[in-house]
Amino acid sequence: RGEDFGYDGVIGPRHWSERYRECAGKHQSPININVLRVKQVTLPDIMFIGFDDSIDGVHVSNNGHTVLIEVENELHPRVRGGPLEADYVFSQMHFHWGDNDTFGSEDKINHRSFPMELHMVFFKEEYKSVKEAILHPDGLTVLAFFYEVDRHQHPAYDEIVGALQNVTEPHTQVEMEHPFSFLNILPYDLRRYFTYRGSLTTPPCSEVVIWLDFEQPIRLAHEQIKAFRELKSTHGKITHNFRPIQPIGDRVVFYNID
Ligand code: 1SD
Ligand code: ZN
Repeated sequence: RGEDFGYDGVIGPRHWSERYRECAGKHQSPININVLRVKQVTLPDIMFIGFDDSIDGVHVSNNGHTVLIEVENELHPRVRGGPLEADYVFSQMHFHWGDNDTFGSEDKINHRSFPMELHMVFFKEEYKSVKEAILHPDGLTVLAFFYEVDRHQHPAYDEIVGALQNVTEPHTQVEMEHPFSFLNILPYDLRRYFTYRGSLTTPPCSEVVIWLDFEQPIRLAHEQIKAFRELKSTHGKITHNFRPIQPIGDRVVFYNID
């Protein structure tokens, strides 16, 4: 299949640009964020609309590259404000992780890796879908959250982590039994974040993403993170699914604090 890509060998990140030209672009993600070089700003407040609603009809699936969480319900959370000039509507969320707890995030901060990263993908409302949005430079925003290992389990993650054992095979899916609220799985401080213009971190690597990387990590138990590494692609276990960092080039990273 033409769309096949992976994280190792001949289908690994170093080969993506052979099939997907944009993966060799100058504004790619992920990047390392050097905190000494960021530009400090105070942007308008971000509005997290529908993030505390309990949503049902939530699906957890294995797409062969990651775990995807999608909402079947028409009631989609949305974001506006911060660096965004319009409303962005939720599409899906997914995760990137590494072989062990010492690496696995995509962006890095001062060259520090985190064991896992959550991406919440939103498309600009006027473009109606992700498919259309990736044709426009302001098409998507991804809210990125880092994970850190904690001694305790994070109870809001129990159902997601529990669902993983039912989607170990690629292209399988389960429905969550209990309603789900976005706010419950996020960190407490949503005011401090880094923002920059970049790309999808997977093919076709389109340079259409306004990235927001929240500073405060989410704390999960080692066992909860470990469960993600049991998922399989058609090539075997997905022990890691992060793209290596890309050159920052002429870009500026903004750091929002208030
Ligand atoms: O890896 C995801 C990919 O699965 C898809 O969700 C895409 C948006 O259509 O976004 C990338 S990422 O840049 O959010 N990693
Ligand atoms: Zn991602």
